[in-house]
Amino acid sequence: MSDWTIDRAVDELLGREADRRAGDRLSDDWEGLDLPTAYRVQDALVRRKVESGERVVGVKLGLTSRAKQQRMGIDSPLTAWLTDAMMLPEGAPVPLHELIHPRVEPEIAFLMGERLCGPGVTATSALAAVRSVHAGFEVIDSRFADFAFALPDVVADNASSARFVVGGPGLPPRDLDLAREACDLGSDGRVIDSATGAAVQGHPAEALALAANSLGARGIAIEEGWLVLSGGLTDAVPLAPEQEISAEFAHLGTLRLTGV
Ligand code: 0L1
Ligand code: MG
Repeated sequence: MSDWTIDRAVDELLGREADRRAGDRLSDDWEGLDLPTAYRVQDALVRRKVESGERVVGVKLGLTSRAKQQRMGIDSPLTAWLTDAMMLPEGAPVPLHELIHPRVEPEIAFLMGERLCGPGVTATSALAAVRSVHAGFEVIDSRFADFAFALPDVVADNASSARFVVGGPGLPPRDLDLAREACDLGSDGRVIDSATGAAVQGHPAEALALAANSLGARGIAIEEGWLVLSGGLTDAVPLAPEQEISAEFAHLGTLRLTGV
């Protein structure tokens, strides 16, 4: 029988993050690591970050696109925490020496104008609670070797969260057709992928509603002023030194990010 506990898993994952070291899946050795336990690890991990001075600034959805679910071999979206220490100013370089094996994905981000709490949240009521919509980048960095994990592993690992960028000043949701908002992902000036907002659960507001309802089932609300990353529009691309990744949105503007 394995002797894993919530605290031991948090120590292990935070240790890997601090040492920039990827390791084995927790689920290989921890038979009892089911989804509710994994979310307890995730919540305890973010509590540790808060105790060490970080501030929760929002939440993210992961694995919201069917393409990404299929590639990762996981068939369900998940939620995780964003803290201020993960936030990079627009245009700031991504310090690769702080990370293990970062990958970048373009996202549509929401700044919440009102508190939102499930159950019963729909895409329409979710969008009504949004103050502004922004172009975003998420830099993910799994604490598991080769990004290989089962769903409880990646939930425990705060959904590979590492860094993120939100472009300003954003637009009110009423000015946008988010399912059709197009995004070209570029690498060093060449378009390598493209998608529309429909890649994220059919509509990014559906992803926001999903987050509000699944967090609500755990007694957690999405607070006014929080940021929400609605999920990768395209597959995530590895980020190398001096590589420039761009995300050119039809209406939300263009974001650029460079690894150093
Ligand atoms: O934000 C994401 O979709 C990442 C979720 C975790 C899966 C991964 O590391 O790609
Ligand atoms: Mg993401």
